[in-house]
Amino acid sequence: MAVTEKDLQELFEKMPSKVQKNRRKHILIKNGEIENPEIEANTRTIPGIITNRGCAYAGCKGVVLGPIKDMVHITHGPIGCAYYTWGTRRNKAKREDHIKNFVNYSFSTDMQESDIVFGGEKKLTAMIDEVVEILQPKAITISATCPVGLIGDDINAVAREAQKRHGIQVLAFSCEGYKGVSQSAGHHIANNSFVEHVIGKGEQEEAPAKFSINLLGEYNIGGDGWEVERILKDIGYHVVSVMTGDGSWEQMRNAHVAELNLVQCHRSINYIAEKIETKYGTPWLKVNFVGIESTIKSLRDMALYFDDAELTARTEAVIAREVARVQPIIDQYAKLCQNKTAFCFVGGSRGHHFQGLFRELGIETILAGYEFAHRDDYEGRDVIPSIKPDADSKNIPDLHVEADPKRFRLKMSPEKLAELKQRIPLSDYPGMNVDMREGHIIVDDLNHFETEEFIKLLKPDIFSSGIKDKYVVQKMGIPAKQLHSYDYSGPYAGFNGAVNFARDVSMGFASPTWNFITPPWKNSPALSGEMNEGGDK
Ligand code: CFM
Repeated sequence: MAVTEKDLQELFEKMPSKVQKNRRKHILIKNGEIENPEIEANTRTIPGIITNRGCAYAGCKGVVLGPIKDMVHITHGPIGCAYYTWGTRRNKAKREDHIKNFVNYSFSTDMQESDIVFGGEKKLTAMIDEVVEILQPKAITISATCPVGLIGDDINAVAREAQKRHGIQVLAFSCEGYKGVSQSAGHHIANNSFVEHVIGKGEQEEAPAKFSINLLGEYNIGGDGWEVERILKDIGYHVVSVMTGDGSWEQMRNAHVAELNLVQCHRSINYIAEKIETKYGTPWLKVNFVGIESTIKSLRDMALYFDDAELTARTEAVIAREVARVQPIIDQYAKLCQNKTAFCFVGGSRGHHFQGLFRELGIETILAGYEFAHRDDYEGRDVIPSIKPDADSKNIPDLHVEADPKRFRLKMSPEKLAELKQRIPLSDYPGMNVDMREGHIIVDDLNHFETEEFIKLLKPDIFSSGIKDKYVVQKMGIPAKQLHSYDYSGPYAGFNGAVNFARDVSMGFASPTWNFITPPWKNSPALSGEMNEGGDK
């Protein structure tokens, strides 16, 4: 069943007129006549609307910094911000020889009322000293939470002093939750600092092995990064650093020696990819290791970039071996999935990345969107010059970098690079819109009201989103598959990940549970109200 403009109109009419006006710009029906329609994105959620978005602190400390295992990440603020970001994102990390792993810990200055009144700098200083004494990390980050910005603690001065006192790197991030309209602002703040203070600060001048790459925007949720690394290493690549899943500050410092940057989640890390290219001449390639077809395409694109006969042969051999191994298993699961439909609504890139994997199982994504993506994640990178900055986006300084006089090195001739750009997605991604099919819905910052309304209209067989909305969906009798945390499962990337995903999704369909659910609103009356736009209440 498709949604018509009339259905949309009826949905909007249930909203106050001001809200309608806003939300209309964030919802599209894909219409064959316009291949790449314009959408509004990365703007403020209307207060009072139940959004799935997080805050700038979540994007900085939670997403980009948090997975780096050999740094201690201090949250400067009241205890809640640290507590609720403690282990809730499933960025797994292993201890390695000579690389410590602090990922299981949570560090907070636990600010109290007196710290808010008299300032928290002394407490932060004491905390850094304690961390150094007990754990001796090689580097520390400090992330500011909302009250820190409001009271004006100078975390940069505290970091500078601590750096002098202890002789280790201490980085301060002004990523107060309110710094942007979503976690996306926090990604940008973290990216800027890493480009300025970490990447390229290591001693290495040359890549330690042939076919050296960095893997950017891979956070090792449920072990995704480990599966991708398994495949890459098997083919013969040398992984210099992963940003930032199971990542290491030590390795990131030498990221400048890689021959190519792979970008999985462009939303959270495209800033780093661009700046490394300007500073060190390293091109970046958009990859997607979610789904068999996308994984194969990414591996072949990489082989084209390196243009080495042996590497290309090995790429094909690994692809053939892996497909022969996993496809028969996936085919069995796919029998349970044929002709099903899905909603795929995730943060900033997975709403697009998982559609191919669904399709391989026989599941069509009929509604998709992102929580906090920008227009280019929907419409492709070409649209970037036409995105008008607003007060919120201007809040984050755009870092200016130049070619490093000693370390900038072209990886191939400009002619060859230009020729390759015609064949593989170097410095480019197309966005979600072009992959959506006729009549399908694209929604930016989907809210809970719209979730329920679209479910009633489209009756999807599976809903993939996150923890904030899955339970109400399950109570409606629809299986929900979290695509942020993977519901304690995973990996879902690469060849093994596709098998896990096929198993988990078909398990959702095969479960008889859904028929036994009587949601609370079926038995007890639900609250209802009326809109009175003329009134003042
Ligand atoms: Fe990138 Fe992510 Fe995502 Fe993201 Fe996230 Fe995440 Fe995500 Mo949750 S970095 S934009 S801020 S792929 S935590 S690993 S799943 S919303 S779609």
